[in-house]
Amino acid sequence: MPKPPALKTEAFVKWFRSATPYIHQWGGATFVIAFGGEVLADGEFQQLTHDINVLVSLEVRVVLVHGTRPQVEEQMRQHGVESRYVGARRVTDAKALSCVKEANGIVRVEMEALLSMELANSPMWGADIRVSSGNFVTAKPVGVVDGVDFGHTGEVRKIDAEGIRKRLDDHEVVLISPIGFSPTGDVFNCTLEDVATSTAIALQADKLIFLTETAGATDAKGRLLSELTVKQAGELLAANGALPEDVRVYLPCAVKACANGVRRSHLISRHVDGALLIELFTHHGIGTMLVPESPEVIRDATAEDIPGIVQIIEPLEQQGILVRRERDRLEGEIGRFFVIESGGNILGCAALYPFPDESTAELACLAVNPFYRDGGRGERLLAFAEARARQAGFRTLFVLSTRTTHWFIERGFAEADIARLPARKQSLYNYERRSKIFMKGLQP
Ligand code: 1C4
Repeated sequence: MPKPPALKTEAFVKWFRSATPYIHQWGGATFVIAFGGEVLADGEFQQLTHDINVLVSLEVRVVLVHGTRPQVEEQMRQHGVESRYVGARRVTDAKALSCVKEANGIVRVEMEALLSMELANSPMWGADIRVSSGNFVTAKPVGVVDGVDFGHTGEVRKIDAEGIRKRLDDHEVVLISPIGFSPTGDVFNCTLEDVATSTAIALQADKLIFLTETAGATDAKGRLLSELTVKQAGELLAANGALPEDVRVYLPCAVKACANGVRRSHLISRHVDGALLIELFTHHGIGTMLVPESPEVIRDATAEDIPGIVQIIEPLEQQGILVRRERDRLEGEIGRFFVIESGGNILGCAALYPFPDESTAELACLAVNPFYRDGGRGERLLAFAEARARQAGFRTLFVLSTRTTHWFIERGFAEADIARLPARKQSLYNYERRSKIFMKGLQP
């Protein structure tokens, strides 16, 4: 019998042994793996099924989220429908939607076929992968933005995490398409990154993995960054305007996922055969892994927090959502501010202005970094302000707001008349801005 080449055998044995801790670690873990339609179009999905099969056989709970951009383009070309984008977002009119539906159907069928392969003499022999799809994504319309009606282009509103978990409990691989449905029965064309990120957060997944065009995130000299904290990734995005498109799209999603309970997010190349296994089962990996920060705390702000606060509030001031505060005024009033912080990174802020004569306080300058929204931080800042105002013995808390009115109503505030504002605040009321006033009684 011919002997296998000694070196290769040794390397294999060494590698297999070194992978044991990961094999233990990933059993029972939930991974959301996201990739563009290019993976199927370029014939790379078959190799990927081999790696998915390895994960499934190790009892990893696998959710696949696929894109369809090249397939939609192809359908549009065949039907003579013109593609229309505003920025990176497709405008989906009725004709485009019909192409989107066709493309999603084709992609799903082809992927299910490849995942069903069990040929002898192939890594898929005996795989028996069961694939589940369904209406797991509820979407809402993007609507009209800057005068452009995006039609059937949608954003994720809710993920049926319970439904997905049941399928995973039954040892099925869940395949999710970038389309969502609304309670009105409408179909919306969503982005794969939105669906994948929302799904990973809803499942509180162990990993969100994006297969990308590039090898991962790189520094200014083009060197691969193997590991980044959420804070470092945010800084990289803010500092480097010349990042490749894929990194610009997927890194913020990876940040958002890690900031909202996903344990790790990864960006790895779709072009390297076995990249998924290398990333998951070797110490150094092959792409970029994002790790969350240290625990979050709410505390009083100090002068050192001003740059972090400004970074969050400046764009909101420019949009007119927050009132512009002169920077020297901010310095003078920093004692009124409190922040939600993690590992030195300011995630959100608010200020509390007391009016002791009227036994009330104003909650102002409430803002959360967009990467960290929808994770309950706004609510924690509000609860902190309420507790502070209550401790001071105040009877009410009020806010002035132009665009966040429902957020406050849903949290126990009721609209109030200008006459109910403290006299000093009334005299400063900006009649051009016409902010609405909301007040909440504070139970002792
Ligand atoms: N309306 C209704 N719901 C909203 C909303 C809005 N504008 N924005 C977010 N939500 C919903 C989300 O959809 C989510 O709902 P779900 O999924 O739970 O059903 C929920 O709120 C998320 O709640 P959360 O606790 O996770 O909140 P965060 O995302 O962490 O933070 C903020 C909520 C509103 C703080 C955040 O979205 C944000 O930073 N928004 C931009 C800034 C903003 O609108 N801040 C509120 C300002 S009012 C001004 C000032 O300068 O002092 C103006 C004064 C004047 O004179 O006009 C204030 C107080 O700062 N006033």
